[in-house]
Amino acid sequence: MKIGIVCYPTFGGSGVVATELGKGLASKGHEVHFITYNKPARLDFFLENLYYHEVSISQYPLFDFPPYESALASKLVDVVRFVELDVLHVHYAIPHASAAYLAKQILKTYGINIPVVTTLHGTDITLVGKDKTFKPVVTFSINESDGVTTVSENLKSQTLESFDITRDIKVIPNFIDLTRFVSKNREHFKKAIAPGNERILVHTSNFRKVKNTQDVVRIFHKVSQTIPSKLLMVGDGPERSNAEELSRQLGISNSVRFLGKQDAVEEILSVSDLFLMPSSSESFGLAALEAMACRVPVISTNIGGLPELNEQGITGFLSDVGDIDEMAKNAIYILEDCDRLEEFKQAAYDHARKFEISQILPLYEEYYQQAITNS
Ligand code: GMT
Repeated sequence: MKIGIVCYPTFGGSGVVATELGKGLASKGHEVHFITYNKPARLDFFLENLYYHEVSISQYPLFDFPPYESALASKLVDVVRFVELDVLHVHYAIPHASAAYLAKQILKTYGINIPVVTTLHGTDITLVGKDKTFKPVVTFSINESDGVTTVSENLKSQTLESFDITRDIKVIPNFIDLTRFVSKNREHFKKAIAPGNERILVHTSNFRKVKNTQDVVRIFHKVSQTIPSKLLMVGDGPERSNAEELSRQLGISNSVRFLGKQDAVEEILSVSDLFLMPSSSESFGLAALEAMACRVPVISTNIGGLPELNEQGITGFLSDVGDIDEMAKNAIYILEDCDRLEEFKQAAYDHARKFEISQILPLYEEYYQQAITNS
């Protein structure tokens, strides 16, 4: 198939999933065309059947808000026409699904019918999409897509609850490449981070408000009073300085390392003992799956799609949003006993294997085929 993929090219989960999906499909022989405003962060290798088309917007003094959606729709028309794509797969509803709808209508005037598959990732539904600024457009573009997927059962339910949806939605979960996300022996790195053989806790995110990064610091503060430990904070975003400030106020800044954005997250996960995800909204929790693949158990909240990933008492523990005491208590329970920690690590890895990319790719291929046949 010739597949067009539209996504945010940043480190965010939706962009990561879209890019890894495109790379996986190209490795299986499909021709994949990424259409976005920057080269996707994880588009880090060359394949003869993998293409990238940049959407550029000309600046004009009249534009306080450059019309990206129109520029994207025009680019889609161009790529679909000249590359002769079979299907367009857009990730994140806003503004990708509506730009694809517009492109689809324009393409009809050329006698081309391009099926559009939309994947909803989370905040496009749970936070931004629900806002009345966007709701009518999001509802319309979901209903007008030829196929719609969500990354968890929970996100599907939330979509059906929050919008007036008149079509089927298929759940296709996030996935993981276990050849990349694998626990590696990085003893030298571990020694440098934790010279006293302390336990290593880790958090990776884009440090947005929903990630509750201050709760990460608070949980760690409690854990470190019982268990000698270090905290690695990976990523960057608007809440980073508040989290840094809190670690100084709590007097633990010597034990907390803010590492910023990192490409080789798997190297850091490989030396870690426990992953913290105290988010107040999480449609799936890809970062937690990446940790589990590297044998790192998870302390998370119980919101959104997290119960579909983190198994209570097996791969980690789940608590109510903001219940720092319980999350710290559960973290200590996992970390205080070497054999128990080993059991949780093994269970986290075993569970992550169920989301291996080779199991999930065929679901998308089948779904594209269905959208092509039905449109
Ligand atoms: O989590 C983020 O802030 C990034 C966000 C995105 O849209 O790029 O991630 C969402 O999509 C991921 C991939 O499907 C999911 O694994 C994340 O759980 C989801 N984030 C939220 O729902 C907050």
